[in-house]
Amino acid sequence: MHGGTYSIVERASIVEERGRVVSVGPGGAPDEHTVNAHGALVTPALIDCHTHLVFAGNRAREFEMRLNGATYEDIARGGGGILSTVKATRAASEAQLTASALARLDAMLSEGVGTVEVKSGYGLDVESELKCLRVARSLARDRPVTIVTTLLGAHTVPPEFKGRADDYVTLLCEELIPRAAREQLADGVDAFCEGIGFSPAQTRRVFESARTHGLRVRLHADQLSNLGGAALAAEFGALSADHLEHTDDAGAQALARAGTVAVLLPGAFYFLRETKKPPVDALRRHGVAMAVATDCNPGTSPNTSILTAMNMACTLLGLTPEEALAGATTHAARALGLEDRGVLAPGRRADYVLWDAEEPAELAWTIAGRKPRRIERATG
Ligand code: DI6
Ligand code: FE
Repeated sequence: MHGGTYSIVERASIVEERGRVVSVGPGGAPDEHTVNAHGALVTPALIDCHTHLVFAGNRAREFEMRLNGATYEDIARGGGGILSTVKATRAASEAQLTASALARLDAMLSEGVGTVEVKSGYGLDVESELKCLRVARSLARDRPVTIVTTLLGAHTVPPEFKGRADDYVTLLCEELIPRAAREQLADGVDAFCEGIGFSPAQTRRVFESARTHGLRVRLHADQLSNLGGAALAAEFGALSADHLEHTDDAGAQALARAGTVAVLLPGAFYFLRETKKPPVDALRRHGVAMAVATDCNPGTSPNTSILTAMNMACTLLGLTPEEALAGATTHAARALGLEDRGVLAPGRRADYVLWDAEEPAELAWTIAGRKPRRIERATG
């Protein structure tokens, strides 16, 4: 067995100009602008391509209930779960939501993350969803980070639409998606296609509306059961299909054909104590790019650490440390449709991180506590 190659350049220097990489190569004559990395490992800034960063309250009680025997689906069907966070989030002001999201974002940034995808999905009425998206957008004004926003209005059916899921989907398609697009609050649209979420037919309506309004889609697919979510995402040219625990070989093939990235979320797999793993071998065999993200959310992955997610992707799902690093850099960039980052190459953003590490596998090797030596962020 051997380690990965990581496309490492030994004794390299990076030349940058106006926030862009001009060249990466061995040697180079230092001048007064040169920063000596003293043999550090340099990676692109990390990317967390799936988070639910904006929410209020916590779900510790439900964690306790699950450990006393209730299942995640039992709690959701009993009006808890996502809906308990919806109640707290609706009641919170933009300032309160911003403060709690910033605390979580700061933890992410401290590990060298430079780009974060943030979903709504705990508002579930037009004004509350737009409020959460505005909060998400505002984070990029408060911190040196790129925020990609995703409208997840189709997260679950809100209480006022109980038993009328199709009517709620109509509200999403005819009011919320058009407004989020018009006000430029959402960069994309997501849905939770699941027994406790939305059916494939309802998801299809959401995706058709997104397409009409010029928004790319991604999907919470096949997390708790196989409803053919991966193939549905692929059919709509989704940027990513996420979770995929119950995806079968045909689903993996569909993702490959569509060039849709598979986003693996080992934090939720761990926290829900799942046993069914995403089909990593099939994804590899069919050549599907695999990304890794925290899924930071109060119900199934209360985790802000991308490095811990990388470790879990290896220990729980069987990725190699090299795949985990690609999953939080180049493949995560693809999952967000961002072509200017995720690798250090000419023309890409000069966002990079210096690590006190001798081996790149060290980044996925440690479980928690690692911090970069230095973080360089592109300006301009
Ligand atoms: N799948 C998840 O793991 C999160 N959302 C989703 O669709 C969980 C969200 C929550 O429980 O609050
Ligand atoms: Fe999620």
